[in-house]
Amino acid sequence: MDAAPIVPASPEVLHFFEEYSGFLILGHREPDGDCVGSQLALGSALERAGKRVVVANPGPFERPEIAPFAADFATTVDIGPLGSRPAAIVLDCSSADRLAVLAESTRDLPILVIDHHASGAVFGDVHFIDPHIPATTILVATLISQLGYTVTPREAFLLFLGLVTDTGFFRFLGAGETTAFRTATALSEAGASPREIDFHIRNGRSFESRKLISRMLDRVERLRDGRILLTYQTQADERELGSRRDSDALNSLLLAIEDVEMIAVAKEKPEGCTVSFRATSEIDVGELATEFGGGGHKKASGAFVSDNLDTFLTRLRARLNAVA
Ligand SMILES: [Mn+2]
Repeated sequence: MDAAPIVPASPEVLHFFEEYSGFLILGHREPDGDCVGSQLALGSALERAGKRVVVANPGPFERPEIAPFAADFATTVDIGPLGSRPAAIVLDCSSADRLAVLAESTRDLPILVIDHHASGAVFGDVHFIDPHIPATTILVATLISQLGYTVTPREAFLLFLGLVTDTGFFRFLGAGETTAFRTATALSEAGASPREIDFHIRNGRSFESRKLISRMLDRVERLRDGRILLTYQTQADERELGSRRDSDALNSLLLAIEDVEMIAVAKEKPEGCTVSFRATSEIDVGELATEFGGGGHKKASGAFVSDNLDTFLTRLRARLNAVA
């Protein structure tokens, strides 16, 4: 990695790593490639540096590109192995409630939050948060080098996985947004192969995931003269077609339709619903998600609500019809 940090961490952040004997490394529920890559790469680097580490995530690990890493995470927490001065590091997580059942495990611990979300309720004691950085793994990669550790090929793979997850393999970036490219250079030098990671992300999809896409395309409602699309998935779909889905493929198909500026995809869960929003225009879907108790970025966000599907779709439709 380069000597000059891509995103300098404050002395307070760097000091956090010296001060404690061991680290509980947490990330948000329903983790994505950025969350998984950040957690596992940081855990691995700290372990190599002689720190005690427990890496935990509440799951579920449904997304196909991160499913193979499920076994690397504890889903319940025992901080016993962390020594006499344990601390927590929370990665890629905009609010404490997104830690789900693991939030309780941080209650008596000092917390460092490393994140790039613009919305959400600030929590924790020390912060390395920059909403202008497109992936948390960029912050973790630069931090690992600032702490004086090199990145192994395995860590480079994990960090690159997060980088390309949150940047759509760089397609979401605008002119002058160079931190992702500078990090990519460093990770390529450290052993990450974009070709290998692209194959890892895009292949091995189930036939049923394609059937589900077809069903969700059939259900699309066009709102606001086709500027906004709404669709949903039910629990019955999941029983019939399984939980291996391919949201990115569905999102790309919908967002590429002419005149579409924003999409909303609802999913019925055993107790409530999730919704994910994606935008290609100036509509701020991060703001929109906070209205439903969630959070995220201007162009990609999500929320969990306790409504049943019918109630939620009615509420969501009304809100989307009121988007400017
Ligand atoms: Mn992220």
